[in-house]
Amino acid sequence: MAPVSSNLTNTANSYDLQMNDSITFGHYIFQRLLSLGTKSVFGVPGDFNLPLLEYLYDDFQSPDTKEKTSIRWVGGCNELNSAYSADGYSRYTNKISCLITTFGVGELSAINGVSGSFAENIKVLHIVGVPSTKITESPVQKNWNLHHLVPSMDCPNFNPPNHNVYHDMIKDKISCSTHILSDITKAADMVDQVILDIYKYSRPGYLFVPSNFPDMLVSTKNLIDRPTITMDDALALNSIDSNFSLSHMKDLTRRILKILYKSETPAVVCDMLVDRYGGKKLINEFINRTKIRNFVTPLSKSTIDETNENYVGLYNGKQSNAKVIEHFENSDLVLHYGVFSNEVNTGVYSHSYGPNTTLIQLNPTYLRVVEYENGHHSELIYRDVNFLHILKQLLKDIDLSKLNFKYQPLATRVKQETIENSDGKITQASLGQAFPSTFNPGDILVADTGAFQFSIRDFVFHSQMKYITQGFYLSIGMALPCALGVGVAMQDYPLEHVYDKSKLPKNYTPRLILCEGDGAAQMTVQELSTMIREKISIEIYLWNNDGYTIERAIMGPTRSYNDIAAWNWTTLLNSFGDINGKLTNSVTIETQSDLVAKLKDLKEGDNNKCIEFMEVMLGKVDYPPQLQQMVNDQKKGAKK
Ligand SMILES: Cc1ncc(C[n+]2csc(CCOP(=O)(O)OP(=O)(O)O)c2C)c(N)n1
Ligand SMILES: [Mg+2]
Repeated sequence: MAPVSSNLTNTANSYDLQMNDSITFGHYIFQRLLSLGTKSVFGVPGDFNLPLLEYLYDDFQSPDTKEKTSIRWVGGCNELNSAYSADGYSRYTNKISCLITTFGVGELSAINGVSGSFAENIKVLHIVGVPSTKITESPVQKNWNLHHLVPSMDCPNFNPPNHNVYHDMIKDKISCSTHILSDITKAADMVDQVILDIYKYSRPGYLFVPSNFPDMLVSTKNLIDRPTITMDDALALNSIDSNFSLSHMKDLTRRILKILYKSETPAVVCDMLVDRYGGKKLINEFINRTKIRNFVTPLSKSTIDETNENYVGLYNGKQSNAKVIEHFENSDLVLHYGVFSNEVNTGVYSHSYGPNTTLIQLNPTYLRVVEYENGHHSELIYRDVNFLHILKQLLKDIDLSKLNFKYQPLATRVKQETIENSDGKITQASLGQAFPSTFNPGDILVADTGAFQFSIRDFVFHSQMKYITQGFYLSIGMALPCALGVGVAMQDYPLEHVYDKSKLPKNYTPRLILCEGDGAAQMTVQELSTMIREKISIEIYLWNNDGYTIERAIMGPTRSYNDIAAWNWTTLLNSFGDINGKLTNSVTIETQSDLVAKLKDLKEGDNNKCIEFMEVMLGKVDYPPQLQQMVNDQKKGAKK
C-alpha cells in the first residue's frame, strides 16, 4: 500500500513545486492533471490501481492560485458508467478528463465507453493499473497466470500469458496514444506525451501504470519547465516549419477571402470538430461579424448561437426541414468547418450542393477546396492546415466592406400551432413542441439515444445553450452517467460553456436537464445513486413508453424483443440513496397540461430539490415525425 503523503514543501497554505527536485510518480500524474484543469477523476478501484489512487489524497498546488488544493474522486458503480461520466466531463469542459480502472476486468468494462469517446473525438485519459514490473520482469513470475488475465490459448499450464493482452486489444484502435510504462525515468515524459497527443487528435489516450510505479520518484522538471500543457501547444507541433506554415496559411486565407468576396449567397456549416478543438467562440465571432448564413449538423447542434439572425437551421442532407434544404442548396459557397463525415451527420450521405457551388472544408489537419461548375468538379487538398489557425487569420484579415451578399429572405422559423390531443394525453409530437419552452439561455441539455432525440434536431435553442448527445456512436444508456460527468464538471466549472454572460438572465445558474428513454435508463441506472452522493443538481425526464420504441419504428413493433420489464420509476431515487426523500422529488406525468405546467415551474426555478425526476407516460408505438420520416425514407430506399 502506498504511503499517504504530500511530497511538496508546505508553507502555510501554499505548496511550492520549485522547492522539490523530485516527487512521487503518483503525485506527478495528479498534479499534471490539475495543471490541465482536471479537478475530478472518475473510475472504480482495483488492487492494481490502489497504489495510484492513494495519491489522490495528497495536497496539490492549484494551477491558478498556487494554493493548496485537492482532487475529487468520483467513484462509479461500474467502469462503463465511469467511462461515460469521464466523457461527459470532457464534453462540457472541453478539457482532458480522466478515467482510472484496473487491469482486465475494469478496463475491459470501460471499452464501450472509451470507444464512444474515440468515435466522437472526446478527450479522455484512461489510466489502467497493471501488474508491478517486479512481477512482469521477474524471470519466474512473468510466467504466472495472474488474476484478471486471460491465459494464453495454447496450453496455458505450460505457456506464459501475455501480460499486455489488453493493451494489444486497444492500441491504435480506440486510443490515439498508448504507453505501457516500464522505465520510471521516462514515465513523466510519457504522461506529457499522451496529453499532447490527446489534444492533437482530440481522442482518448491510454497509460498502463504498473502498480509499483506510483511510489517511485520522478523529477519535477517537467512541471516546472512547462506548468501546464494546452491544446495550442499540441497544435503548434503540427507545423513542420513555422515560418513556412505562417506564410502558407496567410496565402490560403487570402484565397478563401477572394472566393468569399465574390460570393453572393455563402453559407457556413459549423460541424462537430469545431467544438472539440475549442473553436466555438471564433466561429460565432466570424458569423456575427460577417452576417453570413449559418447551419449546424446533427453532431454540432448548439455550437452556433441559434439566436443569431442568420441562423438557418440544422442541415442533414435530405433528412432536413424542406426550407433548410432550399436555403442550403441556394448557396454558391459553402464554408464547412470541422467536418465529421458519417452516416448520421450527412443524412445518410445525402448532402447536396447547387450546380455551381464552391465547397471549402476546413478541418484540424487539412483544407479541401471543391469547385463545381455545371456538374463537373475539381478538387484541391492542402495538408497540415489547421482550421483554427485559418479562422483566426480570416478574422484578422477580412475586409467586411468587400462582402456582397444577396440572400433571399429567410423563412424557416414558422411558428407552429400548439398541438392539443383531444384526450389530453402526451404524444411525441406534442412533447416535441412543448419541451423547448422549459429552456433558459445557457441551459444544458443531455439526451440519450432514442425516439425523442429526433425531435431535438428542430428545436431552436436559446443563446449559449449546450446540447450533449452521443449522436453518432449511439450507445444507449450513455447519457445518464454522462450527465453525472457534466454535473460534476458544472460544479468544478460553473459557466464554463458561457462565453457571453450578458445574454443570460442576471445571476442565472444554468440548469442541467437530462432526457432518457426507459430502455436506455435500464442499462446504466445505478449511476443515479452517484448523482445523489455527489449532490448533482439535475432535472431528469424519463420517457416511459414501455420499451424500445425507436426499434419498434424500425422493425418488430409488437415483438417481445422490443419489450422491457415495467419498473416503479418514481421510487428509484429512494432506493438509490435518497433514503429519507429529502433530496429528490419524483412524479409521474400523464397529461399534456401537467407536463406544460411542470416545464414552466422548472423554467422559473421552482425546484428546491437536488434532483427532479419526471416519469412521462408516452405511447408504445408513438414516434416523433422526424423519426417517422427517416424510417419512411429508409424503407423507400430499401425498395429501390
Ligand atoms: C448499448 C446499445 N445496445 C443496443 C442498442 C440498440 N438500440 C438503439 S435504440 C434502442 C432502444 C432505446 O429505447 P429507449 O431508451 O426506451 O428509447 P425510446 O425510443 O423507447 O424512447 C436500442 C435497444 C444501442 N444503440 N446501444
Ligand atoms: Mg422506451
